[in-house]
Amino acid sequence: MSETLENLLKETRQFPPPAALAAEANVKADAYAEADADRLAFWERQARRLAWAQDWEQVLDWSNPPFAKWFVGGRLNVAYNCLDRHVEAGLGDRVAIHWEGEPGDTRTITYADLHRMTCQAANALTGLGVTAGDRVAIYLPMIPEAAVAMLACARIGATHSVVFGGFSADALSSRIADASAKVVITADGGFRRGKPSALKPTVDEAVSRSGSVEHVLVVRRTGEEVAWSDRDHWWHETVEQASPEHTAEPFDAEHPLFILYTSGTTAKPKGILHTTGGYLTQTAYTAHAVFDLKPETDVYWCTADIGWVTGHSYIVYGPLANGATQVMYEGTPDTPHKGRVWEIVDRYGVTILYTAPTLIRTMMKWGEDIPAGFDLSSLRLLGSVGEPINPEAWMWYRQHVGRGELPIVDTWWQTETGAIMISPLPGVTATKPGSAMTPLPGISADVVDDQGQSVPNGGGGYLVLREPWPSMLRTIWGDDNRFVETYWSRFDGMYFAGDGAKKDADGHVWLLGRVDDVMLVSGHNISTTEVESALVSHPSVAEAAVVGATDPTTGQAIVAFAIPRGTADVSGDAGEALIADLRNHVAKTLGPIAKPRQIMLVAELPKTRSGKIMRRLLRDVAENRSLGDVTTLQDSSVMELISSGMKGGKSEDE
Ligand code: 6R9
Repeated sequence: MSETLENLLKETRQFPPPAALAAEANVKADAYAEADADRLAFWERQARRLAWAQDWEQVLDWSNPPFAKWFVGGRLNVAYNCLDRHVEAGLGDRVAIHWEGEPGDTRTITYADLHRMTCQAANALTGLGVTAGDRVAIYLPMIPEAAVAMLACARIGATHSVVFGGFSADALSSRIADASAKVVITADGGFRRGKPSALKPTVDEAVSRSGSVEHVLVVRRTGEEVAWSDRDHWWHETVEQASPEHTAEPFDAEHPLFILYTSGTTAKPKGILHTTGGYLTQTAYTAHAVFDLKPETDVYWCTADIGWVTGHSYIVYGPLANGATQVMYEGTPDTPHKGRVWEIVDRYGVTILYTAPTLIRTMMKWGEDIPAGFDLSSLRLLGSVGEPINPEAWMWYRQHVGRGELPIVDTWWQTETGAIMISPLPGVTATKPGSAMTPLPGISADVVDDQGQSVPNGGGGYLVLREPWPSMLRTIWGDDNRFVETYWSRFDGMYFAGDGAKKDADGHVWLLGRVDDVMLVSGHNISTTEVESALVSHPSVAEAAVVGATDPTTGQAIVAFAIPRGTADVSGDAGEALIADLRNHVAKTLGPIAKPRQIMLVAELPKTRSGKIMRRLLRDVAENRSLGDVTTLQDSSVMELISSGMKGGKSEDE
């Protein structure tokens, strides 16, 4: 990317927070000034929200950048903070998790229950020889045992590495090997799309290839037949028979809490390492501040999978540290019907919903009649994470889920940042559809040009973080050099996030997608996000993905893939007419430079399990190459569909 990123999309709508929410908000406008006045004192006050067995001597040791130490000398236990202290405060009967399985089975788990289950799992892991500092791989469906397994590791100081239940034996075994995991916690399977989906065979294959694993702990979920070996132990025969008595020992604030692998754009996944005190401080604070979480009355639901960082920080650690009541759901949003998400909101009286743009755009595709069929009046706050949310998807979310009045917090962060960094505060910020708005109190984010100079309002460039933050990654597991190279070498003294961004006329931040995805068309840097948002702003488009394909005249040309909304007619000539209309619509919205060379109408897009569009694969299609690595794809049949459609229906008209 050269000096700036074009600033094409203009958005003038703005929505102040509802007065009642603003009046009662957990965090008010003064938090920004307070944090600006003394950033470290601010984070020190947030750390006081937790129970420490021993105080820290220093808030931040930044003497050896980029290797940070937060709350130096402090000691605490993460599981104690998420469970014991709530039970000790008399809240044992409060529901921690309303769990719903995909087939419709339910479990209600109180804080006392979750505490007991975690103590038993901690004892069982200790019995299997796991000690502080050992690594444990977790490969589970979305069942309460996933949270229990993570908390049990935290409780005994073992470092967990959660691997998505959808990943292959290859992906799993390379992650097991990279971390030399001693134990794997898995299940026979889980339920997805109405049927059992086996996990144990994948674990068997992965474990047979890696020498480090001594024991495999298996939760019985589907009841399907599984192969068995000497290293296997049923959860119900070990954990559920173990003693429920367990005293949580405190660990150093910098004790490794977990490793989570992120693929980024390069081949070898990076094991992002997070530690104890700073991570819990920032996840707990942001859950309180950004979701305005009121543990006594709210029912919170984050639809993420636990194998994504969002599941770590905003299903397990952030909400539980606050003593929240939440919903956890095992399955897919369209099983057995397309209203499943709204039915769950209705049934449990969900007040705060945190989801991803991919789900919102899928709901747009299915049509607004579906949420309209359920009582969503319990909702009071909506959140979004994972990708830029297109302004029209944001408006749809507010209109059809949020009754046209609920605040939306669009939260920007990464596996690497551990917790939310840029987001509105729901009781303070007048939001703009599509903007993550401003860095949270205590966070210093900026947008810089090629030379690392802050861009003026109205300009675009690279998103950076100028100061260390408590929940920052500490390194890439086993590879300090790669940590320095990847994040701290592009700009002197700044963390390089890898995302393009712009500041609007008021200085508010708009995320423009990964820097690697930025297109260079006739010398103009154009973000995929802005072209996608222009497409989604057309009434017939629910979702779009845009890539730059090599072009003999313009260097790169814009190739778009669009999913029509439920109501749009896309057969035959109507489809051709829509494509022509869409190209003109983009040119009119953003300017002629952004007019796609080619648009394909498709039924699906290739996505990762966390819903991010895999533009790399679409670029392969657009440039007629054979497909690259598809192992992190949620549904591999999607690519065949798109490739075959592409060959049959080229729609270049100029
Ligand atoms: C939490 C999470 C990180 C990347 C990040 C960015 C994109 C996440 C976003 C967003 C625009 C938002 N991203 N949230 N882009 N607006 N609100 O997603 O972590 O899976 O590591 O992905 O996701 O590109 O750099 P992770």
